[in-house]
Amino acid sequence: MKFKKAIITGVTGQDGSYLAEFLLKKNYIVHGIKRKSSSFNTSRIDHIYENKHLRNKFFLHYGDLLDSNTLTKIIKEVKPDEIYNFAAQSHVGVSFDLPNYTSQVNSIGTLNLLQAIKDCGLEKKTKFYQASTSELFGEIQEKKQSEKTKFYPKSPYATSKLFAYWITKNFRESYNIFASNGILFNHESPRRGETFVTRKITIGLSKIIYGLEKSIYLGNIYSLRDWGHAKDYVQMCWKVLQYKKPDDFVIATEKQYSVKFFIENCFKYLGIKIKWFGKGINEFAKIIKFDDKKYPKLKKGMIVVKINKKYFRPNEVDNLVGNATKAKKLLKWKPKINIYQLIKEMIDADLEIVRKSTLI
Ligand code: NAP
Ligand code: F7E
Repeated sequence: MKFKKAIITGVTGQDGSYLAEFLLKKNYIVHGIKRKSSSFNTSRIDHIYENKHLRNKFFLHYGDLLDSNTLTKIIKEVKPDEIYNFAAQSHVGVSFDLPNYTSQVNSIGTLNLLQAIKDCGLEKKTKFYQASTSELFGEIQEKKQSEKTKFYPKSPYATSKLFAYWITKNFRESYNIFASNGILFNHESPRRGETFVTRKITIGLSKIIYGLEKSIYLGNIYSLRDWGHAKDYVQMCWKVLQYKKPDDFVIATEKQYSVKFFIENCFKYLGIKIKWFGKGINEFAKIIKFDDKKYPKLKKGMIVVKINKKYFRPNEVDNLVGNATKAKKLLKWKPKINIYQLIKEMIDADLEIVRKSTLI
């Protein structure tokens, strides 16, 4: 039996780790590209690498999106059926501090991969998935954003991803490469990086419960997002490449919530009542009611959420919600995990991580 081969860039990240698990379950041979780091960066995939049943199916290669020679070498060796380009400087806020680096990795990095497919003569064999983003819509031009909505990127991150979106289309049209864009709205999980807002809230709250922190400091809590689950969404990335032709698809839950709603529902899930006071930069949330036997480290009146202006962005995208009609119809998809299940999974996982850390 011939197994399909896939390369995943960004395999050490949230989506890369879930996709690796998903493809291995589908009997793919998976080659992940990880970058050199002075400390361990494989915690999300160690369980796969250490699984003896997967030893001949999961391989890691050192590589960097900016090192085109190595990318070409890996692609030439592996001759993959599919490449999933998940590697990126993926933090919108950080992209304002690192605009040049973000642009190079996210834009030129994507071009390097596409060019490598071409240079290796794999245009007919290798399908390419580009991790495009709802950030492309930025200053929204339509109430719900679909594949037809005009883009208006508002950060170096979004602008770099705009180049990547178009170069993917260009290689599709110019060289007949099966190259597709998945335009994914925010998706979260217990594996989400700790500086993205949902995880910052769930890990912050868990630390408060165990008495390790007093407050969570946030920026614009009125921002509206369409949050799905990463595990759900990587299945879509795969489906995008199984479609009969290369194309671009919006992937979203089509439901919108504010950051404030997310915070309130995290506390609610744990049975803790909070109340908001003040306005703007002076807004904060206090604990009003809780079970003191269950949560001995909490105190009534504790200020658990504060606003800090350093978390506001120079240019904010404050309103996104997707229209995923095309994906639902053509890829026969609908998201399975709702926001309440997502909150439960993230909080349960973070409480466990923090509990264990207190035992050391
Ligand atoms: P993530 O957790 O930040 O993972 C990014 C991955 O890229 C990590 O493995 C990182 O390596 C790697 N990376 C960064 N710079 C690199 C470079 N120069 N060369 C090689 N690898 C590099 O991001 P994610 O949430 O899984 O998202 C996956 C992709 O989807 C990203 O392209 C992101 O922009 C895009 N996207 C994400 C969302 C979302 O809501 N999550 C929505 C739309 C699109 P280290 O582990 O060493 O840092
Ligand atoms: O911010 C606001 C912030 O950083 C969400 C990336 O995966 O999804 C992600 O980008 C919202 C923003 O995600 C804090 O201003 C308030 O309005 O979790 P985030 P993001 O910027 O939407 C897209 C689709 C991607 O493609 C990206 O790769 O929350 N917010 N206070 C905060 N955000 C952060 N990070 N930290 C705060 O303290």
